[in-house]
Amino acid sequence: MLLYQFRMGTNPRRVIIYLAEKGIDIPRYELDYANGEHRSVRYLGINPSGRAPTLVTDTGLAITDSAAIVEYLEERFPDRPMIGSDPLSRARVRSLERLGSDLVARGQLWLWNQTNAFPAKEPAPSQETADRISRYLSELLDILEKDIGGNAFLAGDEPTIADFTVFPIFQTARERFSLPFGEDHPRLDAWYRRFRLRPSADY
Ligand SMILES: N[C@@H](CCC(=O)N[C@@H](CS)C(=O)NCC(=O)O)C(=O)O
Repeated sequence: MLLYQFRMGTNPRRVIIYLAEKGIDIPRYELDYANGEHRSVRYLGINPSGRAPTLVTDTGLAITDSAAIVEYLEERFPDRPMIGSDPLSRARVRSLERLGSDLVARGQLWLWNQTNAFPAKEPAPSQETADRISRYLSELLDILEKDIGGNAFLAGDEPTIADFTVFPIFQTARERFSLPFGEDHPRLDAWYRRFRLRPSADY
């Protein structure tokens, strides 16, 4: 297997953190984002969307979505399950994970407008647009804030793929762009700070 990644990319980090938590080592290929390697003919031949991550399996098939990669790896390596251990806990984790995916999508749109760092995505960033998207983000953060309750992790006492999905957008905003993502949600803020101490969260 070979994982194509951007080490600091929000979606790739869902897989990178999962692998570290799971204790699985997979050969990696670091795409050169600055020089547009993800748009090269060679990479587009592997993943026509030109996005990362991509997992190329031992049989040469390319899995081109971070959630699908994690689910595939969970099926290949079922020990120490990270999607829950019974139908109900899996349903809960997946619900949170999907909410997390929405949060990532909205968070990225916000970052494209809140910063000047993504000219290929948003050539004319607008503070007004960023502010509007920020309200859509808060809607999801409010749900997660209620949901986490007194739990250590988003879905309960143990880390799951829900944490690995949500954590990277916080980390991207806070560490790469020094933006106060989720700081007005005290439980999520505490969750983020706790999770950040885990070795899997290191860049
Ligand atoms: N749904 C996909 C989204 C992948 C994605 O958008 N990756 C970003 C990095 S976080 C990317 O490759 N961006 C480069 C581009 O779109 O040009 C997944 O979760 O894998």
